Amino acid sequence: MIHKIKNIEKAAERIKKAVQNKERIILYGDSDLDGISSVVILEEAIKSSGGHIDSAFFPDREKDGYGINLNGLNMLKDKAPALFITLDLGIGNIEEVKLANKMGFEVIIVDHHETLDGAPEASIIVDPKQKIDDFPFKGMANVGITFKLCKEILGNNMSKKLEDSFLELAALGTIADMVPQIDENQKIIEQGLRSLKDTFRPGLRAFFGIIGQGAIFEGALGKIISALNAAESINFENESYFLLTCPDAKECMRIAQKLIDKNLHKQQTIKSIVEEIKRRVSKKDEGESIIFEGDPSWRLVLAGSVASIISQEYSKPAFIYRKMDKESCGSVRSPKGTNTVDAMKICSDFLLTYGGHAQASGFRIKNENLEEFKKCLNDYFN
Ligand SMILES: [Mn+2]
Repeated sequence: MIHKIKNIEKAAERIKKAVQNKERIILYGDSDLDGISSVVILEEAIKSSGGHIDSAFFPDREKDGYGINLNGLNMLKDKAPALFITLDLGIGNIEEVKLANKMGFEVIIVDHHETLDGAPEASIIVDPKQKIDDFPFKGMANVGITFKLCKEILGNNMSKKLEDSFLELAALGTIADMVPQIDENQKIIEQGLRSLKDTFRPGLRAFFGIIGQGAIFEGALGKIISALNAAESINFENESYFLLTCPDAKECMRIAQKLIDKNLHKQQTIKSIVEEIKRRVSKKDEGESIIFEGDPSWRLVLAGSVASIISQEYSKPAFIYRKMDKESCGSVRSPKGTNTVDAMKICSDFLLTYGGHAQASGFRIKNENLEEFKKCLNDYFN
C-alpha cells in the first residue's frame, strides 16, 4: 500500500467544501521562499477549482516573530468565521491556535517542522513529522507537501501547464529550504527546473530578463532564490508573494530589480556581522561547545544566514540572536548529526518559544534567561 501524508486527503476535502460553500479562506504563510511559494500554489489551486482566497498573510519575523502571532490574529479577527490555513508554520503555535479557535476560525495546519511536546488544537494537521504519520519520506519542504495537497484538491482537473507552473515554485522553495535533494525532493527539483526555463510566470520571467538565462543558468538560479528570499513582510504583505502573483511584466521587472538590489545589501550586512562574531569568538577560550552570540543591532531576518556561516566555519551549533529591550529572538544552525530542537526541548524552561528542524531552528527568550540557556546548551552539547 502506498502511504499518503496523514490528513492530506482530509485537508483537500475540507478546502474543496469551503470553495463549494463560498466560505472565507485565509492563507497564513511563513515569509521565506518555502512559505511564500506554498501560499502561491495553494491560492492558485483554489482559484483553479473555482474559489478564491480572502487574504494571504505573512508575518514579519523581525517585528511579529516566527509563526502565528497575536498581531496577525488581531488584524484578522473580524474575518472570522473563516478557514484559516497555515503554511510552513503553525505546528508550534499551541496557544495561538487556541486563540484563533476562540475567535471563530477553523485552523488547518500544513507544516513540515518538528512537532513539539503537544500539538495545537487545529481541525486538521498535515505534517509528515507527526509521530502518527507513517508517510516514509520525512524530508520534504513545505512547498512539496503543499504541491501534493494541490494535486489532491484538483485531481484530474490539474492541467499539465498548471502542474509545471506549481513544480517550478516547488523546486525553488525546496532548494531554498535546503532540505536533502533526494527521493521526492529530487523529482520535484528536476521537473521544476526543466519547466522553469520556459516559465509563464511573469515574476520569474522578470529575473531572466534582468540576469539572463542560458549558460549561466546554474548561477542565475542561486541569484533568483536569494533575491526572492531577500523580500520583507511589511504589514503582513510580502514583496516576493506580490512579485510571484503579479501579472504585469513591467511591474515585475521593477520589483525583481528591487529584490536583487536588496539581496546585495543583505549579503554585505551578513558579512560584517560574521566578521564581528569571529572577532568576539577569537577573544574567548576554546572550551565552549556552541557559538552563542547576540546584539541589539543585528536584524533577526539575517540571523539564520549568519548562523549558517558561523556553524560551518567552527563546526559547532551556532545560536545567533537579536537582543531587544526585554526579550531576544534568534536563529540556530548546526552541523550534521546534531539536533538543536532536542537540545532546546531539554532547555525549554528558559525559553518563551522555540521550534524548527534538527539543524535549522529558532527561539525566543527573556533576556534574564540568556545566560542560563547558554549554559544549559553548553552542557547538552558537551
Ligand atoms: Mn520550510
